[in-house]
Amino acid sequence: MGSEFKTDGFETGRIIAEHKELYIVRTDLGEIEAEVTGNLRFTAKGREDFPAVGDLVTLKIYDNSFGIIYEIHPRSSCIKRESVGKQSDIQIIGANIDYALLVQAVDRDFNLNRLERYLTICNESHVSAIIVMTKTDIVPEKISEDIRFRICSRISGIPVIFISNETRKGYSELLSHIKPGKTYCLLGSSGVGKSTLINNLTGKDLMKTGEIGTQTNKGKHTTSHRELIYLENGAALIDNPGMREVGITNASAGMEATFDTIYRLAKGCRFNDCTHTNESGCRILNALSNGELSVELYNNYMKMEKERSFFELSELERRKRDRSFGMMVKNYKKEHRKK
Ligand SMILES: Nc1nc2c(ncn2[C@@H]2O[C@H](COP(=O)(O)OP(=O)(O)OP(=O)(O)O)[C@@H](O)[C@H]2O)c(=O)[nH]1
Ligand SMILES: [Mg+2]
Ligand SMILES: [Zn+2]
Repeated sequence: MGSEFKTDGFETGRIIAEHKELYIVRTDLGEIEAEVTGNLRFTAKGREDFPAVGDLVTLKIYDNSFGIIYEIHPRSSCIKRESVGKQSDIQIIGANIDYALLVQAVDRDFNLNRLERYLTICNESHVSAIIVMTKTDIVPEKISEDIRFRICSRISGIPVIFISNETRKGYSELLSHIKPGKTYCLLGSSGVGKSTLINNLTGKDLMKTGEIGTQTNKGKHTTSHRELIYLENGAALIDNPGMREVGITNASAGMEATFDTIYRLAKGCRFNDCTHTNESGCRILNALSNGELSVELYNNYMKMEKERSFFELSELERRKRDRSFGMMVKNYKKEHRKK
């Protein structure tokens, strides 16, 4: 596994849950509570250097019950987002994920712009996306059909599956996408039925779900922790608390993949640094006026691109600040050595 800890006494495990700085690790010896070594904690530069749900880790287990995590194996993928509130801090949604299920309900929750945001994060993280629309039992079929049409006219090349967690309609289609040995991460707003889906697929009430008639529609979160569970076929599913905002960070490659229509058109703009807002000879404005490009797609792209470049700028600023602080410390040390 490319681990430097090959000696006896070390195990490999997978992080299945995280509570503050205590991790639950699934190992051959069962589920073990574990902490990271002091060394790992002190050398960590940021959140990414700590274990996250989905990570493979090397740990030493004491008394078959408590573990110390020595290292995190290189991640094949990692879904991140900007933390809400705390600026310039990131949150890891999951590591070593193969597919993200982008879950929305066909009721008021349906939102194409938000789907594109999730998709950008997936594209940036090298995670394949599958769109899952829930609660088809509460709307007339015509509404679901209309939603499918609207999704497919803006997003292509991704499976779009309609399900009901009540009647289980659409489950067989969804299950045909859930492959043994792969890891799936459920992303979506609170109350769309992520935990209900996981409970139904496992046949166990592992996850707490919101009750009908409670305030789940008003933004109360039922799931409060990330958690990874295994299905009988060996596929792993990560449940997430519902997200209110999906901030775009350094996602230029993700943007390019998600908005390829726009990037392709932009190649036809007269100026290389075209802002696609008022330039003459702008291929995108031209496509907008002749109906070739949808206004909604353009608006969402412009909004997300603004966020992305803002993030990029503030990151540059932060690096500059860190660098000048580093210089200050270095100069200070030099001065003091002279004396
Ligand atoms: N009618 C109907 N109700 C559903 C469906 N899926 C989920 N629900 C209900 O919606 C409510 C919220 O479901 P949860 O599974 O807790 O939603 P969640 O996405 O896990 O929400 P958070 O944990 O807060 O992010 C529950 O009352 C479910 O019974 C569905 O397909 N149809
Ligand atoms: Mg939940
Ligand atoms: Zn342009």
